[in-house]
Amino acid sequence: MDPFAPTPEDRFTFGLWTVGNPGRDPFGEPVRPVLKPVEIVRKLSECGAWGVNLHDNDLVPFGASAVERDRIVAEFKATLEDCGMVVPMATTNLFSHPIFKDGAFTSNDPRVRAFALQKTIVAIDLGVELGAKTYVFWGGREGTEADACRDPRTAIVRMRDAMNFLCEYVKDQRYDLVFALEAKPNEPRSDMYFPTTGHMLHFISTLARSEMVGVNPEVAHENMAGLSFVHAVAQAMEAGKLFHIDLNAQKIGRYDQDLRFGSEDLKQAFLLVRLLEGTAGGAPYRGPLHFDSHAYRTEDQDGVWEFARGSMRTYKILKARAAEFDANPEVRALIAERRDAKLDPLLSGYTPDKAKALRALNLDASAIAREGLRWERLDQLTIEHLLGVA
Ligand code: DIG
Ligand code: MN
Ligand code: MN
Repeated sequence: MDPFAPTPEDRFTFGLWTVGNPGRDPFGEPVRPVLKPVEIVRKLSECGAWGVNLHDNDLVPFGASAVERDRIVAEFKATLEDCGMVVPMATTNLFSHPIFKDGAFTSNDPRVRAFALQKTIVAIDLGVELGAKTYVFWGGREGTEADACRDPRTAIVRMRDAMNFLCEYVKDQRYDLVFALEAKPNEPRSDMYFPTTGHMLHFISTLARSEMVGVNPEVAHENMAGLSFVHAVAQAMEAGKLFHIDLNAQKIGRYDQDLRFGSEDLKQAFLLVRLLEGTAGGAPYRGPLHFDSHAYRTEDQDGVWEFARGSMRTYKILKARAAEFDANPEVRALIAERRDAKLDPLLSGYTPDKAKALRALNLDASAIAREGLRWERLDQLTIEHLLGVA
């Protein structure tokens, strides 16, 4: 039995738009046929995925009649049932239709903001009907080129108004649903509001129902901002706000490539899986593992399913490597927490006596500075575990 074969217990998911990506890019037409959503569900199920995610219009074409919408949804639900697949996450496409060309919730035009709220309410209903428990908001067009067009604070207020309104809608409907906000620094807009997970974490703290709102960090997006994705995810976990995650890969300094998970910075992918799986002892992430990525434009349909299988396989291989790494006695010794019975109590929980005791300490800074940390050995072990020779 292949130890790296995906099972539903792994909680791997793909968006309809990921494996359904026909290979269009700004410089070329599609290279692959457009797959029907029900075809995608069947193929993902065969690959071992647990679930599938969607934007409203990935399933129900923009402008479809109510009768057509119900027919499409009924067929989709029957296929999910037949394949034992679930829909853990849903979201709204607030970026394709030209009406959103200058944003959705942050647009200067109240008609656009109203249309965005209307579209989102209808899409939330669809997501809940399909069983989604997490609703993602990626503000693809929330940003600017001509930055004089609005005070950035106005954009923040409008986004807060929209989020507060939609949180109240979910509560009013008694839906079992949480929101996950996804950051991205640029593309398609020159500068997008709420560009990193850190910005989102602060913004969430300003919402009326902040307890039902978390983040959906994406590997490529934090990398595009030149930041550590592992640190962004760790801060979200520490805040209890990692409600969802978009896994992929990215080369630094390029457009949003949405590459197959683990296909670029393997050490960061390893450290991410180690963090998510808690093999070093921290609390693990137990939510969906969503691959928001797509096959190279060079690929035919077989290449798409190779991409999907490779995404899940790499995650499971790295999970096994991380468990071996954190079970290695030498690694454990190198990263063991240094304890000091005298100093530890002084480092938190202020009291005047502790301040007095800190003042009285006689620490030999030069002697401490001369000590090596042995992180070279630790990182060599990291690489050797990754290479499978440790
Ligand atoms: C882009 O990274 C965005 C869209 O693909 C989708 O709205 C969201 C959910 O994964 N990620
Ligand atoms: Mn994403
Ligand atoms: Mn992306």
